[in-house]
Amino acid sequence: MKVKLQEDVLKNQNLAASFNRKTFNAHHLFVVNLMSSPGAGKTTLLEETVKALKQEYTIGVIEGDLATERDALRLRRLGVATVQINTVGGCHLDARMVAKTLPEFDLKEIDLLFIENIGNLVCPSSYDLGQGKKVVILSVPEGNDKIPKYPVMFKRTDMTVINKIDLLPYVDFSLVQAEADLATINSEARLMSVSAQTGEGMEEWLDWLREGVKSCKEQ
Ligand SMILES: Nc1nc2c(ncn2[C@@H]2O[C@H](COP(=O)(O)OP(=O)(O)OP(=O)(O)O)[C@@H](O)[C@H]2O)c(=O)[nH]1
Ligand SMILES: [Mg+2]
Repeated sequence: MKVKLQEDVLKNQNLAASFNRKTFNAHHLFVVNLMSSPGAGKTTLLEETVKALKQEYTIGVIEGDLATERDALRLRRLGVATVQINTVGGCHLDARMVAKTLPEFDLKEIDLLFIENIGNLVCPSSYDLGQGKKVVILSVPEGNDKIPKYPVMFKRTDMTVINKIDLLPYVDFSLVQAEADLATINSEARLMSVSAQTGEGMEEWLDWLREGVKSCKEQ
């Protein structure tokens, strides 16, 4: 289905978020807004997720970056419909940018749509894209202080994924501390630990996505 966008929707962030949400719900589409610092592993996690789930689901990806098409190319190489947004300096995606990409997708065919946000732990947390779930990735080389230092991001997300746990023996990061800090800030948020590189912990992540797709299909 091609989505017709009204001009006032494209002018207003909140209208666009509500438009996106209605569109996603109408298509029973599970949409994940993926956020993190630069380099925490968003695209790597997406690549591994696509490899694991592409036989089960039709997946789409919206890639957000300040510049270049590099992340979109990484996903397209795996055969996934991917649209790149370049914000040309903007530090976050907003719902209008996402709305403009929707006509590029065959939404009635897609089960699972990922939106990879711009890499930073501040601005993306304040913008509703109309997604189903917000996920933040924290990678262990970033250090244990990031949850208390960037509380808004961790407070407003449904799931925190600790990535690069293969590096735990080499860096000063405690999973127990991360769990305690998250519980203080957001007692509702889920936490899981993965290595997108080795595959450790990926089954729990994939099962969480499967649950999300299933519950959207049932709505
Ligand atoms: N050791 C290790 N390296 C990882 C893991 N996941 C990703 N990386 C590496 O981390 C670097 C950054 O990964 P990306 O997936 O590009 O990170 P990103 O969050 O998409 O980065 P931006 O889009 O620039 O914000 C790459 O060199 C990856 O190979 C992991 O689980 N373990
Ligand atoms: Mg990326």
